[in-house]
Amino acid sequence: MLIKKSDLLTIAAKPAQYPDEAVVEIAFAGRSNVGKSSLINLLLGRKNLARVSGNPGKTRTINFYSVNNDEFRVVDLPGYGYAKVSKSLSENWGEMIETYLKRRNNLAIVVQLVDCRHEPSAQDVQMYEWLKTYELDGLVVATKSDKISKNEWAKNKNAIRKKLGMEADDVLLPVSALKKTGTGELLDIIADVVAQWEEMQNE
Ligand SMILES: Nc1nc2c(ncn2[C@@H]2O[C@H](COP(=O)(O)OP(=O)(O)OP(=O)(O)O)[C@@H](O)[C@H]2O)c(=O)[nH]1
Ligand SMILES: [Mg+2]
Repeated sequence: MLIKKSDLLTIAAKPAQYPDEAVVEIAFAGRSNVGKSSLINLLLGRKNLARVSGNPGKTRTINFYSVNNDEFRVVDLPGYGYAKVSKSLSENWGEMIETYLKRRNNLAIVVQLVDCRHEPSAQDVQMYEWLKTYELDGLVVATKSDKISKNEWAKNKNAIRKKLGMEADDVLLPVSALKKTGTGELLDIIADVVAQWEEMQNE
């Protein structure tokens, strides 16, 4: 899939601020600081489209990006699980994420991000189970693959699959936004999802 153009479409905190549902969306979810915004920039070939920060909790709204003049959209969700955020604020974020995931009719799949170095957290597991319930699961990206060796990855990938309860045909892809590796396959999967969605609309 060729990414020719990408733009920030809208920033939303509540459903009334979401864009229309005419275009298929691919959302990115994962704990704060896992690398969602960095991966979106890498995928879309833009350095600073989505804001990246060393401080967890950078993305606090739902950010909609339009790709190739609304051929599809990429949605950057706020990160969960950052302890230093006050409880009420983090509850608010959870609600923001859940509201979007639950009621978005044009959402085709959620790419869930986990850190390749660590066992998924309880919240990661909860998120994956939740995605399964809504049939939005099946694609997990392990970020920051530049930080571990091949041998470590061989071990960690099994641990990640097991902890999340991924099925044999669910996909787990290592990526590195630093080394710019691993996005080819991810883009291929996204292209398939977009094509399938379009087919469904034409039926
Ligand atoms: N080494 C390395 N660092 C990365 C990679 N991806 C992201 N980072 C760093 O991780 C930090 C967090 O990245 P973000 O992309 O802002 O993470 P996020 O998931 O969007 O975080 P929130 O917006 O807080 O939810 C930044 O300092 C990035 O530079 C990667 O593949 N390798
Ligand atoms: Mg972010």
